[in-house]
Amino acid sequence: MAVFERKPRTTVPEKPVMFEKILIANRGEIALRIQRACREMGIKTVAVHSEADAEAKYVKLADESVCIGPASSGLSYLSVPAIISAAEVTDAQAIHPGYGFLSENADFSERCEKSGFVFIGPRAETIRLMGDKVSAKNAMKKAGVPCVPGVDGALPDDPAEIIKIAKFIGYPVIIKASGGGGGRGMRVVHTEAALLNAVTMTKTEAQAAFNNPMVYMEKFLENPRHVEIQILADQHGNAVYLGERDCSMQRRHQKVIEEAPAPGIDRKLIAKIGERCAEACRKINYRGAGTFEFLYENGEFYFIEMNTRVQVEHPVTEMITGVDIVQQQIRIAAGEKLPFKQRDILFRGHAIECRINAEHPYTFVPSPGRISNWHVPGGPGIRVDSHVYNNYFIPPHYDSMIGKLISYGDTREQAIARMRTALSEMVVEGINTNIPLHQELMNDAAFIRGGTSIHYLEHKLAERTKGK
Ligand code: MV4
Repeated sequence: MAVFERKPRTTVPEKPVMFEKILIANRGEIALRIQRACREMGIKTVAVHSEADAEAKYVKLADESVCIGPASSGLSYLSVPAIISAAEVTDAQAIHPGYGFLSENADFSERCEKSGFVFIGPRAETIRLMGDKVSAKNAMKKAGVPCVPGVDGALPDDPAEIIKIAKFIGYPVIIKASGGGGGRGMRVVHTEAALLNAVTMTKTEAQAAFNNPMVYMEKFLENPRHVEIQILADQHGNAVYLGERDCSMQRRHQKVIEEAPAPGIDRKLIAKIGERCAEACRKINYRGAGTFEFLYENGEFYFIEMNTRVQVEHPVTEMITGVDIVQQQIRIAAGEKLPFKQRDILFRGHAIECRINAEHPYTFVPSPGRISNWHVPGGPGIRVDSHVYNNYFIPPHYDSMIGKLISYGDTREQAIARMRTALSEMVVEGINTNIPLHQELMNDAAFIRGGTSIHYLEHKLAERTKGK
């Protein structure tokens, strides 16, 4: 055996060696969240930032920082060569992509590993599999995860066949782009008369937006909830589910409030679906943290998509399980085994997250600018994940989310009560925020009852506009 044979870092180390330095390929609150996990574990951090983010808190607090380009994210946070170069010059061993940006870009994950850096996330082939919604659905169906009724695979070209499939499924149906996801590239069809035109239009749009004209058809569920299952899977064949999150309170596919557990859903059903998800992860040899997105209607779960990254709303799961999801992502990437089995995961209490956005609470017009006064709440069961500080300037180039306010309580009622108090204490001056909307929702009778559908907020906002 050659003495100097050097193993590529992409293989699972026989004895896990924790990274000494991680590059964080993201910005905002998640960059700080990842940095905090690294600090706790004694790992050095490299922040990368655009010119617009030079003054950001996570840049100042990182052990090292590299400017990777101008404000425009296409030229900075989405620039694969700039990020790989930054990892090279700082001698980082692994790259954490956070959420958004390059987090679900299979080519980026491949480029990281080919350049000798561990990508903190699933293998490129897994990201690719899940990025194509037809292949994701087929893989999950095969692995025993319940899916929305439909017909397997992409729609054929033959119009007669398409009509037959829709008849078989029954109207209304939904046409979705295989390259889409997260609400992009979908069309609901109520009648046979509208079918073929809708398919053609969705295909054309899909080709333009995703460079992939493939579309598929499902039964359209009229009034579901969005309930997702968090999983963790290591590189030794172990996988657990960390329960569910209800993310139904949304507007235009942007989540506004998330909570765990999902109100009013049978715990035995959650355990059954959760175990199916964990088993599917074992079957496809999944690595890292992941989320199975489901629609939940009339007591049934229907898989729609899988996200292969850490999600914005991961804190509510952390609060009710005590598991640090970001830390586990790092440990898994380093080759460690999950430190717990499914029976060790205990669900306790209730957590709610309000996404705090720099936007008008009712027109949703973004409101970047200088925060002249920033004061965050505290007290029992309150967590604030935010990179913002007093006199910080919210750059206009990025997402409007400036932080997350998370409350925890023994019961849902207590979590809501604590959230109300926290929202009343929170001070953000100099810009508009959606805090007034959150205050209204924490006193909304339907929210307090729990179990509202994905359409609730949009309907409520429409009523509000009419009333004025
Ligand atoms: C659906 C659906 C109803 N029936 N699929 C939107 C985002 C993407 N992840 C899937 N989406 C939907 N798929 C069937 N068969 C309704 C939606 C949907 C939705 C889902 C989750 C959260 C918010 C939503 C808002 C509108 C539509």
